[in-house]
Amino acid sequence: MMTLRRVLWICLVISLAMAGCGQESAELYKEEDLAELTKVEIYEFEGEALNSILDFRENSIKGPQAVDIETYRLVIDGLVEEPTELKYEEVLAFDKVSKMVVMHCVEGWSVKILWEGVLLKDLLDSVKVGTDANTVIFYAVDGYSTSLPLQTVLDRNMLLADKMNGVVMPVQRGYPFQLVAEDKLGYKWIKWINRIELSDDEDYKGFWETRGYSNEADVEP
Ligand SMILES: Nc1nc2c(c(=O)[nH]1)N[C@H]1C(S)=C(S)[C@@H](COP(=O)(O)O)O[C@H]1N2
Ligand SMILES: [Mo]
Repeated sequence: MMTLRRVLWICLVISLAMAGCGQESAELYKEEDLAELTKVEIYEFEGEALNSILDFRENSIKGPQAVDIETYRLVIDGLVEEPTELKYEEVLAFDKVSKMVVMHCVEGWSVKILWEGVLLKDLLDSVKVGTDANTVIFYAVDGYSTSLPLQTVLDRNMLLADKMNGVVMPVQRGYPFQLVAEDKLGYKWIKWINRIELSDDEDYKGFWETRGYSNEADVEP
Protein backbone atom coordinates (compact mmCIF):
# COMPACT_ATOMS: atom_id res chain seq x y z
CA MET A 1 0.00 0.00 0.00
CA MET A 2 1.27 3.47 -0.87
CA THR A 3 0.90 5.97 1.87
CA LEU A 4 -0.26 9.50 1.08
CA ARG A 5 3.19 10.77 2.01
CA ARG A 6 4.81 8.40 -0.49
CA VAL A 7 2.43 9.53 -3.24
CA LEU A 8 3.23 13.17 -2.46
CA TRP A 9 6.97 12.47 -2.64
CA ILE A 10 6.57 10.79 -6.02
CA CYS A 11 4.57 13.78 -7.29
CA LEU A 12 7.29 16.13 -6.08
CA VAL A 13 10.04 14.18 -7.82
CA ILE A 14 8.08 13.98 -11.06
CA SER A 15 7.22 17.67 -11.04
CA LEU A 16 10.87 18.60 -10.46
CA ALA A 17 11.80 16.58 -13.52
CA MET A 18 9.25 18.38 -15.68
CA ALA A 19 9.58 21.53 -17.78
CA GLY A 20 8.34 23.56 -14.86
CA CYS A 21 11.39 23.26 -12.69
CA GLY A 22 14.01 25.92 -13.10
CA GLN A 23 17.30 26.99 -11.63
CA GLU A 24 18.06 30.70 -11.28
CA SER A 25 20.58 31.47 -13.95
CA ALA A 26 23.15 33.88 -12.44
CA GLU A 27 24.78 31.06 -10.51
CA LEU A 28 25.33 29.14 -13.78
CA TYR A 29 27.81 31.71 -15.06
CA LYS A 30 31.55 31.96 -14.43
CA GLU A 31 32.49 35.16 -12.61
CA GLU A 32 34.45 36.61 -15.57
CA ASP A 33 31.61 35.84 -18.03
CA LEU A 34 29.14 37.51 -15.68
CA ALA A 35 31.33 40.63 -15.43
CA GLU A 36 31.63 40.81 -19.25
CA LEU A 37 27.91 40.21 -19.75
CA THR A 38 26.80 42.94 -17.34
CA LYS A 39 29.20 45.39 -19.06
CA VAL A 40 27.68 44.79 -22.50
CA GLU A 41 24.04 43.98 -21.83
CA ILE A 42 21.45 46.68 -22.57
CA TYR A 43 18.43 47.08 -20.30
CA GLU A 44 16.24 49.48 -22.26
CA PHE A 45 15.02 49.69 -25.85
CA GLU A 46 12.97 52.55 -27.33
CA GLY A 47 11.98 53.70 -23.86
CA GLU A 48 10.85 50.26 -22.72
CA ALA A 49 12.55 48.38 -19.91
CA LEU A 50 13.94 44.98 -20.80
CA ASN A 51 14.48 41.96 -18.64
CA SER A 52 18.03 40.72 -18.13
CA ILE A 53 19.61 37.61 -19.60
CA LEU A 54 20.03 36.60 -15.97
CA ASP A 55 16.26 36.55 -15.43
CA PHE A 56 15.97 33.22 -17.27
CA ARG A 57 15.83 29.93 -15.46
CA GLU A 58 17.76 26.98 -16.72
CA ASN A 59 15.19 24.40 -17.79
CA SER A 60 16.99 22.43 -20.45
CA ILE A 61 16.62 18.67 -20.63
CA LYS A 62 20.39 18.05 -20.45
CA GLY A 63 21.70 21.38 -19.18
CA PRO A 64 23.73 23.92 -21.18
CA GLN A 65 25.41 22.54 -24.32
CA ALA A 66 28.91 23.67 -25.31
CA VAL A 67 28.99 23.97 -29.10
CA ASP A 68 32.37 24.05 -30.92
CA ILE A 69 31.86 26.89 -33.39
CA GLU A 70 34.66 25.68 -35.70
CA THR A 71 32.90 22.42 -36.48
CA TYR A 72 29.34 23.75 -36.04
CA ARG A 73 27.03 23.44 -39.04
CA LEU A 74 23.37 24.42 -39.38
CA VAL A 75 21.78 21.79 -41.62
CA ILE A 76 18.68 22.79 -43.59
CA ASP A 77 17.17 19.82 -45.38
CA GLY A 78 14.03 17.75 -45.93
CA LEU A 79 11.53 18.99 -48.51
CA VAL A 80 13.81 21.58 -50.07
CA GLU A 81 15.35 21.82 -53.52
CA GLU A 82 18.82 22.76 -52.28
CA PRO A 83 19.67 21.20 -48.92
CA THR A 84 22.54 23.01 -47.25
CA GLU A 85 24.96 23.12 -44.31
CA LEU A 86 25.86 26.59 -43.09
CA LYS A 87 28.77 27.64 -40.92
CA TYR A 88 28.13 30.12 -38.09
CA GLU A 89 29.44 33.05 -40.17
CA GLU A 90 27.39 31.96 -43.17
CA VAL A 91 24.20 32.16 -41.12
CA LEU A 92 25.20 35.60 -39.85
CA ALA A 93 25.81 36.81 -43.42
CA PHE A 94 22.03 37.03 -43.90
CA ASP A 95 20.42 40.42 -43.14
CA LYS A 96 20.30 41.12 -39.42
CA VAL A 97 16.99 42.00 -37.75
CA SER A 98 16.19 43.18 -34.19
CA LYS A 99 12.93 42.60 -32.36
CA MET A 100 11.72 43.07 -28.83
CA VAL A 101 9.76 39.93 -27.94
CA VAL A 102 8.50 38.42 -24.68
CA MET A 103 9.16 34.74 -24.03
CA HIS A 104 6.59 33.04 -21.80
CA CYS A 105 7.45 29.75 -20.12
CA VAL A 106 4.64 27.28 -19.30
CA GLU A 107 5.54 27.58 -15.63
CA GLY A 108 4.36 31.21 -15.58
CA TRP A 109 7.45 33.40 -15.77
CA SER A 110 8.27 35.58 -18.74
CA VAL A 111 11.12 37.75 -20.02
CA LYS A 112 11.16 40.71 -22.41
CA ILE A 113 14.34 40.67 -24.47
CA LEU A 114 15.74 42.52 -27.48
CA TRP A 115 16.56 39.67 -29.85
CA GLU A 116 18.88 40.05 -32.82
CA GLY A 117 19.33 37.54 -35.59
CA VAL A 118 18.34 36.48 -39.08
CA LEU A 119 14.87 35.84 -40.46
CA LEU A 120 13.89 32.19 -40.90
CA LYS A 121 12.20 33.30 -44.11
CA ASP A 122 15.53 34.38 -45.59
CA LEU A 123 17.21 31.10 -44.61
CA LEU A 124 14.34 29.07 -46.05
CA ASP A 125 14.22 31.10 -49.27
CA SER A 126 17.89 30.28 -49.81
CA VAL A 127 17.19 26.51 -49.92
CA LYS A 128 13.99 26.77 -52.02
CA VAL A 129 11.28 25.12 -49.93
CA GLY A 130 9.23 22.49 -51.79
CA THR A 131 5.55 23.18 -52.41
CA ASP A 132 4.59 20.07 -50.38
CA ALA A 133 6.25 21.33 -47.17
CA ASN A 134 3.92 22.62 -44.46
CA THR A 135 5.90 22.00 -41.26
CA VAL A 136 9.28 23.13 -39.93
CA ILE A 137 10.99 20.71 -37.55
CA PHE A 138 13.86 22.09 -35.47
CA TYR A 139 16.53 19.88 -33.87
CA ALA A 140 19.20 20.75 -31.30
CA VAL A 141 22.51 19.27 -30.18
CA ASP A 142 21.02 17.97 -26.90
CA GLY A 143 18.51 15.74 -28.74
CA TYR A 144 15.66 18.20 -28.17
CA SER A 145 13.26 18.94 -31.02
CA THR A 146 10.11 20.93 -31.68
CA SER A 147 8.06 21.97 -34.71
CA LEU A 148 5.90 24.77 -36.05
CA PRO A 149 3.67 25.19 -39.10
CA LEU A 150 5.68 26.70 -41.96
CA GLN A 151 3.02 29.41 -42.37
CA THR A 152 3.37 30.47 -38.72
CA VAL A 153 7.15 30.75 -39.01
CA LEU A 154 6.74 33.00 -42.07
CA ASP A 155 3.71 35.03 -40.87
CA ARG A 156 5.29 35.91 -37.51
CA ASN A 157 8.64 36.77 -39.10
CA MET A 158 10.39 34.41 -36.70
CA LEU A 159 14.10 34.93 -36.05
CA LEU A 160 17.01 32.69 -35.44
CA ALA A 161 18.71 34.77 -32.76
CA ASP A 162 22.45 34.96 -32.22
CA LYS A 163 22.30 37.90 -29.78
CA MET A 164 20.06 39.00 -26.92
CA ASN A 165 20.13 42.47 -25.33
CA GLY A 166 23.21 43.22 -27.45
CA VAL A 167 25.18 40.28 -26.05
CA VAL A 168 26.29 37.26 -28.10
CA MET A 169 23.97 34.50 -26.94
CA PRO A 170 25.55 32.83 -23.88
CA VAL A 171 26.05 29.06 -23.89
CA GLN A 172 23.36 28.81 -21.20
CA ARG A 173 20.83 30.55 -23.47
CA GLY A 174 21.45 28.50 -26.60
CA TYR A 175 24.64 29.60 -28.34
CA PRO A 176 25.00 29.73 -31.27
CA PHE A 177 21.28 30.07 -32.09
CA GLN A 178 17.89 30.11 -30.38
CA LEU A 179 14.56 30.27 -32.19
CA VAL A 180 12.49 33.35 -31.31
CA ALA A 181 9.12 31.62 -31.45
CA GLU A 182 7.05 34.78 -31.00
CA ASP A 183 3.60 34.22 -29.41
CA LYS A 184 4.46 30.58 -28.62
CA LEU A 185 5.28 29.09 -25.21
CA GLY A 186 8.91 28.66 -24.11
CA TYR A 187 9.24 25.04 -25.19
CA LYS A 188 9.00 26.14 -28.85
CA TRP A 189 12.02 28.44 -28.31
CA ILE A 190 14.56 25.75 -29.12
CA LYS A 191 18.17 26.47 -28.17
CA TRP A 192 21.46 25.14 -29.66
CA ILE A 193 19.71 24.53 -33.03
CA ASN A 194 21.74 22.50 -35.50
CA ARG A 195 19.15 21.28 -37.97
CA ILE A 196 16.01 22.64 -39.63
CA GLU A 197 13.99 20.07 -41.54
CA LEU A 198 11.15 20.95 -43.91
CA SER A 199 8.43 18.33 -43.68
CA ASP A 200 4.85 17.51 -44.66
CA ASP A 201 4.16 15.87 -41.26
CA GLU A 202 1.75 18.32 -39.60
CA ASP A 203 1.43 15.94 -36.66
CA TYR A 204 5.14 15.84 -35.80
CA LYS A 205 5.60 16.16 -32.04
CA GLY A 206 8.78 17.33 -30.35
CA PHE A 207 10.24 16.59 -26.92
CA TRP A 208 7.67 18.24 -24.63
CA GLU A 209 4.85 17.84 -27.18
CA THR A 210 5.18 14.02 -27.01
CA ARG A 211 5.01 14.38 -23.22
CA GLY A 212 1.58 16.00 -23.23
CA TYR A 213 2.22 19.68 -23.91
CA SER A 214 0.06 21.30 -26.60
CA ASN A 215 1.52 21.24 -30.10
CA GLU A 216 0.02 24.71 -30.75
CA ALA A 217 1.64 26.15 -27.61
CA ASP A 218 -0.17 29.46 -28.02
CA VAL A 219 0.40 32.03 -25.30
CA GLU A 220 -3.00 32.71 -23.72
CA PRO A 221 -3.73 36.44 -23.46
N1 LIG B 1 17.68 22.50 -27.08
C1 LIG B 1 16.80 22.82 -26.13
N2 LIG B 1 16.04 23.91 -26.29
C2 LIG B 1 15.12 24.25 -25.35
C3 LIG B 1 14.92 23.45 -24.19
C4 LIG B 1 15.74 22.29 -24.05
O1 LIG B 1 15.65 21.52 -23.08
N3 LIG B 1 16.67 22.01 -25.04
N4 LIG B 1 13.96 23.83 -23.27
C5 LIG B 1 12.85 24.70 -23.73
C6 LIG B 1 12.04 25.27 -22.64
S1 LIG B 1 11.00 24.20 -21.81
C7 LIG B 1 12.03 26.63 -22.34
S2 LIG B 1 10.96 27.31 -21.21
C8 LIG B 1 12.94 27.53 -23.08
C9 LIG B 1 13.68 28.50 -22.18
O2 LIG B 1 14.37 27.78 -21.26
P1 LIG B 1 15.64 28.35 -20.57
O3 LIG B 1 15.15 29.35 -19.59
O4 LIG B 1 16.29 27.15 -19.97
O5 LIG B 1 16.46 28.98 -21.65
O6 LIG B 1 13.92 26.83 -23.83
C10 LIG B 1 13.36 25.83 -24.62
N5 LIG B 1 14.38 25.38 -25.53
MO1 LIG C 1 9.65 25.60 -20.46
